[in-house]
Amino acid sequence: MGQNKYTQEEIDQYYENMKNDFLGPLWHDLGHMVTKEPVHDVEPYLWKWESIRDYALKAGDILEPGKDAERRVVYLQNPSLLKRGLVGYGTHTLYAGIQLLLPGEMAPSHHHSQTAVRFIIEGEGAYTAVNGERSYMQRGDMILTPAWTWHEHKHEGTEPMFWMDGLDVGLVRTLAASFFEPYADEFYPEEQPENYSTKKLSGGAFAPIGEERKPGYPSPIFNYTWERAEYELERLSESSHNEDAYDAYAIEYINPTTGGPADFRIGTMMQKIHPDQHTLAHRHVHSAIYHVLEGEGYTVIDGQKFEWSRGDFFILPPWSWHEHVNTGKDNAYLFSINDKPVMEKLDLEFGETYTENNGHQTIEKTFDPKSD
Ligand code: 1HN
Repeated sequence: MGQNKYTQEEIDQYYENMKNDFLGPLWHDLGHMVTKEPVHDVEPYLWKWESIRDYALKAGDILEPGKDAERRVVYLQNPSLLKRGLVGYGTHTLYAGIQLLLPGEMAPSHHHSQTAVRFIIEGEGAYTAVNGERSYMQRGDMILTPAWTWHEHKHEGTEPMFWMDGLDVGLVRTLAASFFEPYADEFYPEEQPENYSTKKLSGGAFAPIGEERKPGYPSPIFNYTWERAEYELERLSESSHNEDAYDAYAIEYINPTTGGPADFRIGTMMQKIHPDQHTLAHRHVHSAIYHVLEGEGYTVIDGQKFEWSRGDFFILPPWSWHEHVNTGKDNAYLFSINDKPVMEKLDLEFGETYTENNGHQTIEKTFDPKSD
Protein backbone atom coordinates (compact mmCIF):
# COMPACT_ATOMS: atom_id res chain seq x y z
CA MET A 1 0.00 0.00 0.00
CA GLY A 2 1.38 3.36 -1.11
CA GLN A 3 0.44 5.27 2.03
CA ASN A 4 2.89 3.27 4.19
CA LYS A 5 5.70 5.08 2.45
CA TYR A 6 4.67 8.38 4.10
CA THR A 7 3.84 9.54 7.56
CA GLN A 8 0.36 11.02 8.18
CA GLU A 9 2.00 14.41 8.57
CA GLU A 10 3.62 14.10 5.13
CA ILE A 11 0.33 13.13 3.58
CA ASP A 12 -1.44 16.10 5.20
CA GLN A 13 1.31 18.35 3.85
CA TYR A 14 0.89 16.82 0.40
CA TYR A 15 -2.82 17.78 0.36
CA GLU A 16 -2.02 21.25 1.67
CA ASN A 17 0.62 21.82 -1.04
CA MET A 18 -1.67 20.51 -3.73
CA LYS A 19 -4.39 22.95 -2.67
CA ASN A 20 -1.94 25.85 -2.66
CA ASP A 21 -0.92 24.92 -6.19
CA PHE A 22 -4.60 24.92 -7.24
CA LEU A 23 -4.78 21.22 -7.89
CA GLY A 24 -7.24 18.77 -6.39
CA PRO A 25 -7.59 15.06 -5.57
CA LEU A 26 -10.55 13.67 -7.47
CA TRP A 27 -10.57 10.64 -5.12
CA HIS A 28 -11.92 13.02 -2.43
CA ASP A 29 -14.22 15.19 -4.50
CA LEU A 30 -15.85 13.13 -7.21
CA GLY A 31 -19.05 12.90 -5.18
CA HIS A 32 -19.29 16.72 -5.05
CA MET A 33 -18.82 17.05 -8.78
CA VAL A 34 -20.92 14.21 -10.07
CA THR A 35 -23.86 14.09 -7.70
CA LYS A 36 -26.39 11.27 -7.66
CA GLU A 37 -29.17 13.79 -8.29
CA PRO A 38 -29.36 17.48 -9.26
CA VAL A 39 -27.87 19.72 -6.55
CA HIS A 40 -28.76 23.41 -6.63
CA ASP A 41 -29.05 26.63 -4.61
CA VAL A 42 -32.49 27.60 -5.87
CA GLU A 43 -35.11 27.87 -3.18
CA PRO A 44 -38.82 28.24 -3.81
CA TYR A 45 -40.28 31.68 -3.07
CA LEU A 46 -43.53 33.60 -3.58
CA TRP A 47 -44.30 37.30 -4.11
CA LYS A 48 -47.75 38.84 -3.66
CA TRP A 49 -49.11 40.89 -6.54
CA GLU A 50 -50.24 43.87 -4.41
CA SER A 51 -46.71 44.36 -3.17
CA ILE A 52 -45.06 44.12 -6.62
CA ARG A 53 -47.70 46.39 -8.19
CA ASP A 54 -47.18 48.97 -5.47
CA TYR A 55 -43.42 49.05 -5.98
CA ALA A 56 -43.88 49.33 -9.74
CA LEU A 57 -46.41 52.19 -9.42
CA LYS A 58 -44.09 54.12 -7.07
CA ALA A 59 -41.33 53.70 -9.65
CA GLY A 60 -43.76 55.51 -11.95
CA ASP A 61 -43.22 58.62 -9.80
CA ILE A 62 -39.46 58.17 -9.55
CA LEU A 63 -38.24 57.56 -13.10
CA GLU A 64 -39.32 57.60 -16.72
CA PRO A 65 -38.20 55.04 -19.30
CA GLY A 66 -36.49 56.50 -22.34
CA LYS A 67 -35.32 59.43 -20.17
CA ASP A 68 -33.94 58.15 -16.86
CA ALA A 69 -33.73 54.45 -17.64
CA GLU A 70 -33.85 51.89 -20.44
CA ARG A 71 -36.88 50.16 -18.88
CA ARG A 72 -39.01 50.58 -15.72
CA VAL A 73 -39.08 47.11 -14.24
CA VAL A 74 -39.30 45.65 -10.74
CA TYR A 75 -37.65 42.24 -10.94
CA LEU A 76 -38.04 39.13 -8.80
CA GLN A 77 -34.93 38.40 -6.75
CA ASN A 78 -34.64 34.90 -5.38
CA PRO A 79 -33.12 35.42 -1.88
CA SER A 80 -31.23 32.11 -2.03
CA LEU A 81 -29.43 33.23 -5.20
CA LEU A 82 -28.75 36.75 -3.94
CA LYS A 83 -26.71 35.09 -1.16
CA ARG A 84 -24.41 33.94 -3.97
CA GLY A 85 -24.29 37.43 -5.49
CA LEU A 86 -26.58 36.47 -8.39
CA VAL A 87 -28.55 39.65 -9.09
CA GLY A 88 -31.77 39.35 -11.09
CA TYR A 89 -32.06 35.59 -10.72
CA GLY A 90 -35.48 34.00 -10.19
CA THR A 91 -34.03 30.55 -10.82
CA HIS A 92 -30.44 29.65 -11.82
CA THR A 93 -31.46 30.14 -15.49
CA LEU A 94 -34.57 32.35 -15.53
CA TYR A 95 -35.40 35.97 -14.79
CA ALA A 96 -38.82 37.56 -14.40
CA GLY A 97 -39.70 41.19 -13.88
CA ILE A 98 -42.82 43.35 -13.86
CA GLN A 99 -42.67 46.25 -16.26
CA LEU A 100 -44.80 49.38 -15.94
CA LEU A 101 -45.47 51.75 -18.82
CA LEU A 102 -47.65 54.81 -18.17
CA PRO A 103 -49.87 56.51 -20.76
CA GLY A 104 -47.81 58.47 -23.27
CA GLU A 105 -44.54 56.78 -22.33
CA MET A 106 -42.16 54.77 -24.50
CA ALA A 107 -39.24 52.41 -23.92
CA PRO A 108 -36.63 52.77 -26.68
CA SER A 109 -35.52 50.13 -29.18
CA HIS A 110 -32.66 47.78 -28.33
CA HIS A 111 -31.63 44.17 -28.75
CA HIS A 112 -29.78 41.56 -26.71
CA SER A 113 -28.71 37.94 -26.86
CA GLN A 114 -31.10 36.99 -24.03
CA THR A 115 -34.39 35.73 -25.39
CA ALA A 116 -37.59 37.23 -23.97
CA VAL A 117 -41.25 36.48 -23.57
CA ARG A 118 -43.90 38.85 -22.21
CA PHE A 119 -47.11 38.01 -20.44
CA ILE A 120 -49.64 40.82 -20.14
CA ILE A 121 -51.14 41.44 -16.71
CA GLU A 122 -53.08 44.71 -16.69
CA GLY A 123 -54.04 47.58 -18.97
CA GLU A 124 -54.45 48.10 -22.70
CA GLY A 125 -53.47 50.49 -25.45
CA ALA A 126 -49.72 49.86 -25.33
CA TYR A 127 -47.85 47.99 -28.01
CA THR A 128 -44.58 46.15 -28.18
CA ALA A 129 -42.82 46.22 -31.56
CA VAL A 130 -40.45 43.45 -32.61
CA ASN A 131 -38.33 44.04 -35.72
CA GLY A 132 -40.75 46.74 -36.85
CA GLU A 133 -44.01 44.87 -36.26
CA ARG A 134 -46.38 46.13 -33.56
CA SER A 135 -48.60 44.06 -31.37
CA TYR A 136 -51.08 45.80 -29.06
CA MET A 137 -50.96 43.97 -25.76
CA GLN A 138 -54.00 42.66 -23.90
CA ARG A 139 -54.35 40.86 -20.58
CA GLY A 140 -53.32 37.21 -20.87
CA ASP A 141 -51.45 37.58 -24.17
CA MET A 142 -48.03 35.89 -24.47
CA ILE A 143 -45.71 37.80 -26.80
CA LEU A 144 -42.36 36.59 -28.13
CA THR A 145 -39.23 38.71 -28.42
CA PRO A 146 -36.69 36.22 -29.78
CA ALA A 147 -33.03 36.77 -28.94
CA TRP A 148 -31.35 39.58 -30.87
CA THR A 149 -34.57 41.02 -32.35
CA TRP A 150 -35.03 44.80 -32.09
CA HIS A 151 -37.82 45.71 -29.71
CA GLU A 152 -39.46 48.75 -28.13
CA HIS A 153 -42.68 49.55 -26.29
CA LYS A 154 -45.07 52.50 -26.50
CA HIS A 155 -48.24 53.32 -24.58
CA GLU A 156 -51.03 55.04 -26.50
CA GLY A 157 -53.78 54.23 -23.97
CA THR A 158 -55.04 55.90 -20.82
CA GLU A 159 -54.36 53.48 -17.91
CA PRO A 160 -51.12 52.11 -16.45
CA MET A 161 -49.94 49.00 -18.30
CA PHE A 162 -48.25 46.13 -16.43
CA TRP A 163 -46.70 43.04 -17.91
CA MET A 164 -44.27 40.30 -16.98
CA ASP A 165 -40.94 40.01 -18.82
CA GLY A 166 -39.33 36.56 -18.79
CA LEU A 167 -35.71 36.25 -19.94
CA ASP A 168 -32.97 33.62 -19.75
CA VAL A 169 -30.67 35.96 -17.82
CA GLY A 170 -29.03 33.32 -15.59
CA LEU A 171 -28.47 30.88 -18.43
CA VAL A 172 -26.85 33.47 -20.70
CA ARG A 173 -24.72 34.77 -17.83
CA THR A 174 -23.50 31.25 -17.02
CA LEU A 175 -22.65 30.69 -20.66
CA ALA A 176 -20.89 34.10 -20.79
CA ALA A 177 -22.88 34.99 -23.89
CA SER A 178 -24.55 38.31 -23.07
CA PHE A 179 -24.56 41.00 -25.75
CA PHE A 180 -26.63 44.19 -25.71
CA GLU A 181 -26.90 47.09 -28.13
CA PRO A 182 -29.23 50.09 -28.20
CA TYR A 183 -30.75 51.02 -31.56
CA ALA A 184 -29.36 54.20 -33.12
CA ASP A 185 -32.81 55.82 -32.89
CA GLU A 186 -35.66 55.72 -30.35
CA PHE A 187 -37.80 53.53 -32.61
CA TYR A 188 -36.96 50.84 -35.14
CA PRO A 189 -38.65 51.58 -38.50
CA GLU A 190 -42.14 50.15 -38.92
CA GLU A 191 -41.78 47.28 -41.37
CA GLN A 192 -45.02 45.32 -41.16
CA PRO A 193 -48.68 46.12 -40.56
CA GLU A 194 -49.73 45.77 -36.91
CA ASN A 195 -49.85 42.16 -35.69
CA TYR A 196 -49.24 41.02 -39.27
CA SER A 197 -47.72 37.63 -38.49
CA THR A 198 -50.36 36.55 -35.98
CA LYS A 199 -53.31 37.56 -38.16
CA LYS A 200 -51.79 36.16 -41.33
CA LEU A 201 -51.12 32.71 -39.95
CA SER A 202 -54.24 32.22 -37.84
CA GLY A 203 -52.47 29.91 -35.43
CA GLY A 204 -50.35 28.24 -38.09
CA ALA A 205 -53.38 26.71 -39.80
CA PHE A 206 -53.43 29.01 -42.83
CA ALA A 207 -50.95 30.97 -44.91
CA PRO A 208 -51.24 33.04 -48.07
CA ILE A 209 -50.88 30.97 -51.26
CA GLY A 210 -47.46 31.22 -52.84
CA GLU A 211 -45.78 32.44 -49.69
CA GLU A 212 -42.42 30.94 -48.94
CA ARG A 213 -42.69 28.93 -45.73
CA LYS A 214 -39.78 27.47 -43.84
CA PRO A 215 -39.81 25.40 -40.67
CA GLY A 216 -37.64 26.89 -37.97
CA TYR A 217 -37.19 29.77 -35.56
CA PRO A 218 -38.40 32.28 -34.76
CA SER A 219 -42.00 31.17 -34.56
CA PRO A 220 -44.23 32.76 -37.21
CA ILE A 221 -46.64 33.61 -34.38
CA PHE A 222 -45.65 36.73 -32.49
CA ASN A 223 -48.60 37.28 -30.12
CA TYR A 224 -50.18 34.14 -28.64
CA THR A 225 -53.39 35.85 -27.56
CA TRP A 226 -55.33 35.02 -24.43
CA GLU A 227 -58.44 34.76 -26.58
CA ARG A 228 -56.91 31.74 -28.32
CA ALA A 229 -55.28 30.18 -25.27
CA GLU A 230 -58.53 30.42 -23.32
CA TYR A 231 -60.46 28.87 -26.21
CA GLU A 232 -58.00 25.96 -26.46
CA LEU A 233 -58.18 25.32 -22.71
CA GLU A 234 -61.95 25.46 -22.83
CA ARG A 235 -61.99 22.73 -25.51
CA LEU A 236 -59.29 20.69 -23.77
CA SER A 237 -61.00 20.72 -20.39
CA GLU A 238 -64.36 19.59 -21.77
CA SER A 239 -63.13 16.02 -21.46
CA SER A 240 -61.33 14.54 -18.47
CA HIS A 241 -59.45 12.33 -20.98
CA ASN A 242 -57.29 15.37 -21.60
CA GLU A 243 -56.44 15.85 -17.95
CA ASP A 244 -52.75 15.71 -17.10
CA ALA A 245 -52.11 14.05 -13.74
CA TYR A 246 -49.50 16.65 -12.72
CA ASP A 247 -50.61 19.83 -14.47
CA ALA A 248 -54.43 19.55 -14.72
CA TYR A 249 -55.45 20.94 -18.15
CA ALA A 250 -52.28 22.37 -19.61
CA ILE A 251 -51.10 23.70 -22.95
CA GLU A 252 -47.66 24.63 -24.13
CA TYR A 253 -47.18 27.53 -26.50
CA ILE A 254 -45.58 26.04 -29.59
CA ASN A 255 -43.96 27.04 -32.85
CA PRO A 256 -46.34 25.53 -35.44
CA THR A 257 -43.58 25.11 -38.03
CA THR A 258 -41.45 22.87 -35.81
CA GLY A 259 -43.86 21.44 -33.26
CA GLY A 260 -41.29 22.56 -30.66
CA PRO A 261 -41.58 25.30 -28.06
CA ALA A 262 -42.70 28.80 -29.16
CA ASP A 263 -39.37 30.29 -28.09
CA PHE A 264 -36.14 28.36 -28.64
CA ARG A 265 -34.83 28.69 -25.06
CA ILE A 266 -37.75 29.64 -22.81
CA GLY A 267 -40.66 27.24 -22.49
CA THR A 268 -44.13 28.68 -21.87
CA MET A 269 -47.17 26.94 -20.45
CA MET A 270 -50.71 27.80 -19.38
CA GLN A 271 -52.65 25.51 -17.11
CA LYS A 272 -56.29 25.54 -16.10
CA ILE A 273 -57.19 23.97 -12.79
CA HIS A 274 -60.85 23.31 -12.03
CA PRO A 275 -62.30 24.05 -8.57
CA ASP A 276 -61.29 21.29 -6.12
CA GLN A 277 -58.84 19.80 -8.61
CA HIS A 278 -55.67 18.54 -6.89
CA THR A 279 -52.84 17.30 -9.11
CA LEU A 280 -50.34 14.56 -8.30
CA ALA A 281 -46.79 15.44 -7.28
CA HIS A 282 -43.81 14.99 -9.59
CA ARG A 283 -40.41 16.58 -10.14
CA HIS A 284 -38.24 17.31 -13.15
CA VAL A 285 -34.89 18.81 -14.05
CA HIS A 286 -36.33 22.00 -15.52
CA SER A 287 -37.11 24.97 -13.29
CA ALA A 288 -39.97 27.44 -13.69
CA ILE A 289 -41.40 30.82 -12.68
CA TYR A 290 -45.18 30.88 -12.23
CA HIS A 291 -47.64 33.75 -12.53
CA VAL A 292 -51.23 33.41 -11.35
CA LEU A 293 -53.42 34.86 -14.08
CA GLU A 294 -56.62 34.05 -12.21
CA GLY A 295 -57.91 32.08 -9.25
CA GLU A 296 -56.75 31.00 -5.84
CA GLY A 297 -55.15 27.92 -4.47
CA TYR A 298 -51.80 26.58 -3.39
CA THR A 299 -48.80 24.68 -4.68
CA VAL A 300 -46.87 22.31 -2.43
CA ILE A 301 -43.15 22.47 -3.22
CA ASP A 302 -40.91 20.00 -1.39
CA GLY A 303 -43.38 19.79 1.51
CA GLN A 304 -43.91 23.55 1.78
CA LYS A 305 -47.29 25.11 1.02
CA PHE A 306 -47.27 28.24 -1.17
CA GLU A 307 -50.69 29.92 -1.12
CA TRP A 308 -51.42 31.98 -4.20
CA SER A 309 -54.07 34.26 -5.64
CA ARG A 310 -54.49 36.45 -8.72
CA GLY A 311 -51.31 38.19 -9.82
CA ASP A 312 -48.85 36.39 -7.52
CA PHE A 313 -45.52 34.98 -8.71
CA PHE A 314 -43.67 31.94 -7.40
CA ILE A 315 -40.50 30.00 -8.07
CA LEU A 316 -40.36 26.30 -8.82
CA PRO A 317 -36.72 25.20 -8.36
CA PRO A 318 -35.23 22.36 -10.40
CA TRP A 319 -35.79 18.81 -9.18
CA SER A 320 -38.43 19.78 -6.59
CA TRP A 321 -41.60 17.83 -5.84
CA HIS A 322 -44.67 19.89 -6.64
CA GLU A 323 -48.45 19.58 -6.90
CA HIS A 324 -51.16 22.20 -7.46
CA VAL A 325 -54.53 22.69 -5.78
CA ASN A 326 -57.41 25.02 -6.68
CA THR A 327 -59.17 26.08 -3.47
CA GLY A 328 -61.43 28.73 -5.09
CA LYS A 329 -64.91 28.59 -6.58
CA ASP A 330 -63.71 29.47 -10.08
CA ASN A 331 -61.15 28.03 -12.48
CA ALA A 332 -57.53 28.89 -11.74
CA TYR A 333 -55.15 29.76 -14.59
CA LEU A 334 -51.40 29.52 -14.04
CA PHE A 335 -48.97 30.86 -16.62
CA SER A 336 -45.34 29.75 -16.33
CA ILE A 337 -42.00 30.09 -18.03
CA ASN A 338 -39.43 27.30 -17.83
CA ASP A 339 -36.01 26.17 -19.05
CA LYS A 340 -37.26 22.85 -20.42
CA PRO A 341 -36.30 23.67 -24.06
CA VAL A 342 -32.66 24.02 -22.97
CA MET A 343 -32.69 20.85 -20.90
CA GLU A 344 -34.27 18.94 -23.77
CA LYS A 345 -31.84 20.25 -26.37
CA LEU A 346 -28.94 19.24 -24.15
CA ASP A 347 -30.55 15.86 -23.44
CA LEU A 348 -30.64 16.64 -19.70
CA GLU A 349 -34.39 16.61 -19.07
CA PHE A 350 -35.62 13.90 -16.74
CA GLY A 351 -38.64 13.54 -14.48
CA GLU A 352 -39.95 11.41 -11.66
CA THR A 353 -43.35 10.63 -10.15
CA TYR A 354 -44.03 10.88 -6.42
CA THR A 355 -45.17 7.41 -5.47
CA GLU A 356 -45.70 7.58 -1.69
CA ASN A 357 -48.90 8.64 0.04
CA ASN A 358 -51.10 8.27 -3.10
CA GLY A 359 -48.92 10.77 -4.95
CA HIS A 360 -49.37 13.64 -2.49
CA GLN A 361 -46.73 15.23 -0.29
CA THR A 362 -47.15 15.79 3.41
CA ILE A 363 -47.32 19.52 4.14
CA GLU A 364 -44.64 20.34 6.68
CA LYS A 365 -44.92 24.12 6.66
CA THR A 366 -46.64 27.07 5.02
CA PHE A 367 -44.55 29.72 3.32
CA ASP A 368 -44.53 33.16 4.92
CA PRO A 369 -42.31 35.70 3.14
CA LYS A 370 -41.60 37.51 6.41
CA SER A 371 -40.09 34.48 8.12
CA ASP A 372 -38.54 32.68 5.11
C1 1HN B 1 -35.43 44.00 -21.60
O1 1HN B 1 -34.89 44.28 -22.78
C2 1HN B 1 -36.78 44.32 -21.35
O2 1HN B 1 -37.19 45.02 -23.56
C3 1HN B 1 -37.32 44.02 -20.12
O3 1HN B 1 -38.70 45.40 -22.11
C4 1HN B 1 -36.58 43.41 -19.13
C5 1HN B 1 -34.48 42.49 -18.36
C6 1HN B 1 -33.18 42.16 -18.58
C7 1HN B 1 -32.59 42.43 -19.80
C8 1HN B 1 -33.30 43.05 -20.80
C9 1HN B 1 -37.60 44.96 -22.42
C10 1HN B 1 -35.23 43.11 -19.35
C11 1HN B 1 -34.65 43.38 -20.59
